[in-house]
Parts: sequence; structure tokens; C-alpha cells
Amino acid sequence: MKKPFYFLLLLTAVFSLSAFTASAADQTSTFMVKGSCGMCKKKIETSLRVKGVKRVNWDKETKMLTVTFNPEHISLDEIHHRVAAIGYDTEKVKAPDEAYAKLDDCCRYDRD
Ligand SMILES: [Cu+2]
Repeated sequence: MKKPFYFLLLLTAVFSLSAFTASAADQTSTFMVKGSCGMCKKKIETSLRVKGVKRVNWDKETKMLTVTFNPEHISLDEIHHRVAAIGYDTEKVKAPDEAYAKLDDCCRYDRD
């Protein structure tokens, strides 16, 4: 009569442990992304609505992007490239000139 109870307890322990390790795999990274307005914020954050990205926030004032992701699904490098692909320079990856040229006037941030 006690056996099934212990088995259930063990099962619960195993499940909660695996849930814990899954979330422990997530990484959070903060880096600079150039941009200017609220529309930039929307576009930058939308470009990262992909599998593996759990949370994303770009701060218009500080130009810092904070992203929480699961490296098993997406790499930090890929995250930089996704943002650069739509016209925004990141700390590591410069946006292609064609993508920058396509930005609306209000989104044209100062480029070095
Ligand atoms: Cu903008």
C-alpha cells in the first residue's frame, strides 16, 4: 500500500528536477542595439519572436536589448544576426546597408 505512494513521490521529484534543469538552461544576455523610436522597439522585439527566445525587451533610452533564450534552440550569434537583418546595428553585427536604407526616416539612427 505504501509502494505506489513512494513511486509517485519519486516521479514528482524527477519531474520537478527536469523542469528545473530546463529553465536553468536559459541564458540572458544584454547588449547594445542602435535604434531611435517606439517603432524601432516594436520591430527589434518582433524580429526575435522565434523559437528559443523566451523574453525580449529593448530600451529606447539606453539602447540596450535584454534577451532571455534557450541556447539549445537559438544561439546568441543568431540573435544578433536577426536584429541586424532588419536594419539595426548591434554590438557585434552591423546591419546590411540595404536593410538600413529601408528604415523609415524616424528610425534612421546615427551610424558611425
Ligand atoms: Cu524607429
